[in-house]
Formats: sequence, structure tokens, C-alpha cells
Amino acid sequence: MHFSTAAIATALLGLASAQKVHVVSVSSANKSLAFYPDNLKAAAGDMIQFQFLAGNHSVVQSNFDNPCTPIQAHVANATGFFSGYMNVAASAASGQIPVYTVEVKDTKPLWVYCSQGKHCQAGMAMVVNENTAANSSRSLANFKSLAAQAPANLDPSSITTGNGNAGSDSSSGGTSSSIPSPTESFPSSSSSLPSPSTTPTDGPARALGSALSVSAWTGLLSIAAALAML
Ligand SMILES: *[C@@H]1O[C@H](CO)[C@@H](O)[C@H](O)[C@H]1NC(C)=O
Ligand SMILES: *[C@@H]1O[C@H](CO)[C@@H](O)[C@H](O)[C@H]1NC(C)=O
Ligand SMILES: *[C@@H]1O[C@H](CO)[C@@H](O)[C@H](O)[C@H]1NC(C)=O
Ligand SMILES: *[C@@H]1O[C@H](CO)[C@@H](O)[C@H](O)[C@H]1NC(C)=O
Ligand SMILES: [Cu+2]
Repeated sequence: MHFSTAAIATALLGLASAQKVHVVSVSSANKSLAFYPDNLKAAAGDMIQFQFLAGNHSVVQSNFDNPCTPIQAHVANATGFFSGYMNVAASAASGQIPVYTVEVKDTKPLWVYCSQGKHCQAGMAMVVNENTAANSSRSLANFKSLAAQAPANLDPSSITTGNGNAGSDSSSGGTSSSIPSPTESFPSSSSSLPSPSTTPTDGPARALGSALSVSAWTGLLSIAAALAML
């Protein structure tokens, strides 16, 4: 079967217009332990693209009540997302930065932290679709307060669950060797979509039909394109 280039382009445009990409910077040139922004709203179907700008960080999904711990440690059948550790220096040599993109499945709050060292406790935590109208306790400020007291900062490789979903997915890893490379296929503005011509890497967080379900992929973005977004 044949598809014309025009037909494919039309299909891609349709996809791009349906989804918004929210860019979140992970750390910054000053090596801060923070996400920018750390509190954002996203619609169902939107994408959140984490761009790793410095250091060696990760993004991991937790729930509100158990910060600095992967969600699957506390929520039955949840798999949660985990970017793996993204070492920026390793990619800089090739003029690229690591990116990790998740698709937002619904508008329920998504709680996110970095599992490196004690970064989570230090405040490297964020929320998508905070909903203090539903429960005023569940604010980003309270999440960070809870995180500051968390006894440990865990990634999925250091927990066990009863449902077989534990463990980091090594194929999602944070090293540039495991990441699809095409720089030209990523958006040059935050309103466009990473091109499907990039081979998506299955993230560890596929399954789950729950509210927090996301699909995730890992890639590299050319630094020039990234700067254009900032
Ligand atoms: C670090 O950089 C971020 C992003 O540009 C900025 O918002 C923040 O204020 C900076 N922090 C310090 C301590 O300079
Ligand atoms: C990045 O951090 C992870 C977790 O601490 C560590 O295992 C890995 O060796 C680090 N990568 C580099 C290149 O330092
Ligand atoms: C988790 O999955 C198992 C097996 O599919 C199912 O029996 C169980 O009800 C699920 N638990 C929750 C809380 O969804
Ligand atoms: C609001 O959230 C807090 C923290 O998770 C929880 O302890 C409390 O039970 C929640 N309140 C309601 C009414 O669900
Ligand atoms: Cu970090």
C-alpha cells in the first residue's frame, strides 16, 4: 500500500493541531534543583516535554501522599512514568539535549519529582493540573513540604510492588545511546508536536487504564531547537 507524502503531511498536521506540547525545563544553566514551570495546566491529550538542561536528573511520577516514591509503590496497578537518569553532559558533546515526553491522559493531578540524590527533598518536585478546589490540602506547596520530610528518594528500580510492575525499564534509560536521535523531527516551537517520524521508545509507563495513565517517550533535541523554545 502506498501513501503520498501529502497524505502523510496532512495526517501529521491533523495530529499536531490536536495536541499541545508543554515544555518543562529540568534544571537550568545555573544548575538549580527545580522544574520550570513547576505548576502547569494541561488538557487531556496534551504532551509534556521535559527538556533536561543541566546535571543528571530524572522525572518520576508519584502520588500526592507519598512524594519521592514512585506511584506504583503505593497505588495498586499503577505503573507511573520514569524518564531514567538524563546526563546532560553526555549529550552535549553531540550538540543535543535529552528530552522525555509524556502524554496527559486526563486532567487529574499528576505529581512529579526528581529521584536523583536528595533532589526531591530539596524541592525538585512539580504538579500538572493541581486541583485545590477538589482538596485544598493537595497543593504544590504542601507536596513540597511533604517531600522535604520524605525519608528516602526512590526511583522504580529501588521499590517492589505486588503487581509485577516494579523496576525501571532499562530500555527507557537515560543514556544517549538508547535514545532515538533525529534532531530534525522535534518541534521548533512549543505549540507543535514532536514528529511521529521519531521512533518512540516505549516508556516504562504504558499500561494502566487509570486516571494517571501516560505514555512516554525519550529522545534528544538539538540545542538550537531547544533554545528557540525558551
Ligand atoms: C536559575 O535559573 C532559573 C531559570 O532561568 C531561574 O528561574 C532561577 O531564578 C535561577 N536561580 C538562581 C538561584 O539564580
Ligand atoms: C546519573 O545518576 C545516576 C543515579 O544516581 C547514576 O547511576 C549515574 O551513574 C549518573 N550518570 C553519570 C554519567 O554520572
Ligand atoms: C489490579 O489488577 C488486578 C488484575 O488485573 C485486578 O484483579 C485488581 O482488581 C486491580 N486492582 C485495582 C485496585 O485496580
Ligand atoms: C485531602 O487530601 C489529604 C491529603 O492527601 C487527605 O488526607 C484527605 O483525606 C483529603 N480529603 C478529602 C476530603 O478527600
Ligand atoms: Cu534532580
